[in-house]
Amino acid sequence: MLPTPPRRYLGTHWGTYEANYTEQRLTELLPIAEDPDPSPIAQGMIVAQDAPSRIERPALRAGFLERVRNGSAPEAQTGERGRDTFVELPWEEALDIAALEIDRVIRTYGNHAIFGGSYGWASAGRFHHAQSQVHRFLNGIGGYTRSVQNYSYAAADVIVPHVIGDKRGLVSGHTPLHRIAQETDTLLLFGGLPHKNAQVSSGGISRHILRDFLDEVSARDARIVSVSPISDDTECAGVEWLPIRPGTDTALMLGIAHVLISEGLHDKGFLSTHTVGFERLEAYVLGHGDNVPKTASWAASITDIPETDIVALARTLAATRSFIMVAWSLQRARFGEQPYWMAIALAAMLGQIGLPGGGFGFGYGSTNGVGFPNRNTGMPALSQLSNPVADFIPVARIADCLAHPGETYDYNGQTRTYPDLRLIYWAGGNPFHHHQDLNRFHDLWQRPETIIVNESFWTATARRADIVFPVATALERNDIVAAGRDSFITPSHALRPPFADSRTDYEIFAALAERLGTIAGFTEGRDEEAWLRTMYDAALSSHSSGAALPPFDEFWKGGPFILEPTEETRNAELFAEFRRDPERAALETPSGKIELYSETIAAFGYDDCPGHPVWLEPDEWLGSDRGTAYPLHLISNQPKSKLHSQYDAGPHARADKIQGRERLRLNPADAQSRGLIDGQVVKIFNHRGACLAGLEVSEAIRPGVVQLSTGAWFDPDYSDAHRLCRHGNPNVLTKDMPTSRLSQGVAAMTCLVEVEAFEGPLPPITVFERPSIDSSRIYKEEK
Ligand SMILES: Nc1nc2c(c(=O)[nH]1)N[C@H]1C(S)=C(S)[C@@H](COP(=O)(O)OP(=O)(O)OC[C@H]3O[C@@H](n4cnc5c(=O)[nH]c(N)nc54)[C@H](O)[C@@H]3O)O[C@H]1N2
Ligand SMILES: Nc1nc2c(c(=O)[nH]1)N[C@H]1C(S)=C(S)[C@@H](COP(=O)(O)OP(=O)(O)OC[C@H]3O[C@@H](n4cnc5c(=O)[nH]c(N)nc54)[C@H](O)[C@@H]3O)O[C@H]1N2
Ligand SMILES: [Mo]
Repeated sequence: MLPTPPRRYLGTHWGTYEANYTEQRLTELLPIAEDPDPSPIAQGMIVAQDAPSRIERPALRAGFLERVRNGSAPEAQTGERGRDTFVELPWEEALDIAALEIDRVIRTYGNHAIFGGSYGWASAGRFHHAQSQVHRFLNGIGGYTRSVQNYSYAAADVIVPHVIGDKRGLVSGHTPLHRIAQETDTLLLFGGLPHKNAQVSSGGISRHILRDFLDEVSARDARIVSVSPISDDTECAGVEWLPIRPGTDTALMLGIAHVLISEGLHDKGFLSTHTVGFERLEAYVLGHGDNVPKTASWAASITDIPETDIVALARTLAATRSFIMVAWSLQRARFGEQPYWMAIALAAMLGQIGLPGGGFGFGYGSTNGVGFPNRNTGMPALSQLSNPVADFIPVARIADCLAHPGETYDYNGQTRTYPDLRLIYWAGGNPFHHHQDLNRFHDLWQRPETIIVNESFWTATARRADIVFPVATALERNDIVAAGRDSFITPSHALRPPFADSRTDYEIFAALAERLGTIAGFTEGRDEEAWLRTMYDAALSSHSSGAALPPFDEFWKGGPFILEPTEETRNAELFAEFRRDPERAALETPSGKIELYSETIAAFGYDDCPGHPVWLEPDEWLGSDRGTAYPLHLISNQPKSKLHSQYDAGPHARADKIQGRERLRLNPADAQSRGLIDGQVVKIFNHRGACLAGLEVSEAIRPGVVQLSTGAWFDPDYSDAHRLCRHGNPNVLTKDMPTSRLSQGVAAMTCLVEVEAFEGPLPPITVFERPSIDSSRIYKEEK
């Protein structure tokens, strides 16, 4: 048994905290002293552990249980996922049923009929990492259909390697923030540097770094230009705000490019030695093919940024040391590949790529740690084993896959076929938070024969499962926390016993593996403690940092171990080598250079992603002459008061709501023209769906735009003809469409809506209560 150390710590995606106890009761999570700018998100965690929405015991959907008990064919099941009653069963019985179902699906259809993509952030912690656990389990029983990409930056992830050969400047290799603070004169931000987003980082955080960076930049009098529909995306003294129409950044970049070309400000030398295809892009910018020169005035008419500002910006970018940052949000939109490709092209035209504080980078501020000069502490990892099933889907195409089994689709030059999924296993994610067009998704979610979910809370996804296994939270288990975008490693101690009858994902999968005859390969004979020791020792012996990490027992009794960056990591400039010697440090593109025109992409023949960056009119945007019924552009960005849907039931997230509904922000002019006042409950809707929200009237939002962040637990009223979500989940409004055929990424930001006053009595929020559980069937305690 692991000893309880004198000081106990918790590692989360939003920071590292020390636990405080009052009379043996966990009462506080205090940020560690090393963190200069801790996130308050942890404040809601302790209370939420015992919330009514915690799942107490294994539960089965009544219509599903009846079918299984009767031994009937899958078609015989009754009830609707999301509206049915649950029946609680003892662990052994529920595990038996789950194992039999998994076995039945494998025997009848094969392992590819199991979808184990199971996308989601789950919790920090390297051993109890839900994705690793579920994938390891499913691989052990013969594999599963996986998902590729992510909801965060799928379009970028596919396009960027075509342009620069790898993912430098997107997932790693960023020019450190501290270099930019020292060297950059003009910082051009697309999507800003939102402090709200830099609160979190996947895998955990030792120190939050964005605030210090912004202070440093503004103290040096650098010019900061924030291009965004929302002004408080960049909270920093002296920032200039260019309130752009959402989804039009590519047009702005093209307009800047036109000014550079027509005034001869582009770096012809760099373009000829370090890039290919500029002539094609130049011809397009000048309008040679389509007779539409992409002038500053053309860009002004699309973006709603004054022509004079565009011209002045282009000149400043060329005359000073300039750096272009693009938030991930820009590519989470229809044709999301384009602003990324065009930003690289613009940086190449400015010719500063590889110079100190010059060039481009993606995702700064999208998450803490981008631009952190980090050192590898040695990341402990649980092997996921290997997957014998080759099939996959792009992660955001899950609903299309359920809708069109056996049909083909394009993906990055391939023609692929959607598999026929019969069983879904989800652990560590909340698709009824993260997916688009939730009403459509709800209907398609009825199709699989069996859905199993491991969850700690009665989320909208747990409510739509056939079998729900209750999971102990990160506060209720021991783990090791370390992250790829930070240089630290910390013990994360069990701070309280597991809630009710919950178990860890590991215990659940071990029990299923035992029933399916794969336990030996799954556990390798280890319990939690043995795994933590093994994983720590493996990381210790493999890490390259030369850091003097202590042996496990000492580590376990200590606190966070933080590594300082070296001078070398602090000064690493993206593409410095390539700039110096483009032959020796050639890129891994077909040409070895930056591809402003890509023969590869052109050969795919996609009209929604041709051979060079282009402006394409998105399906829904403010300049469209179609559909004036929905005149507002919805920005469903990341929530300030939580990580996605996590701890929405906790007091910190709930304190941010208005009359219990998610906060919606609207410009005063748009509120006034609709007769809406601050603090009232409004209805936001389009032809896909509708939800309620609490109105904040705010100058921070540009006219024509409405902000409703993601994260409110989906709470549809099925007695309402439009299935009104009573709580404010924006994904009832977003369209489920791909960015393009190239990357099939998520395009949630492309969405038009209307807002009106909500009349009538306010419906209560039901999603924070337990779902209907049939108490005539008494659960028998095993303990
Ligand atoms: N409209 C719109 N939609 C979006 C976005 C957007 O910008 N706009 N952003 C997208 C993006 S970038 C992302 S990354 C996704 C995020 O979507 P998700 O990652 O799916 O969202 P989370 O709320 O983090 O879901 C994690 C779930 O795991 C559960 N969990 C936590 N720890 C554990 C554990 O140890 N075991 C198990 N079994 N469960 C656990 C939590 O209770 C929670 O329900 O949303 C996407 N959706
Ligand atoms: N607090 C908190 N932080 C988070 C998360 C969270 O859930 N909560 N989620 C994390 C995850 S998983 C991810 S992937 C990252 C996502 O990081 P991002 O994708 O960067 O985050 P968003 O908040 O969606 O968008 C950032 C800003 O971009 C602006 N924006 C939106 N559309 C446009 C546009 O068309 N043009 C321009 N110029 N600007 C636009 C919006 O005003 C928005 O506030 O955030 C991470 N950080
Ligand atoms: Mo994300």
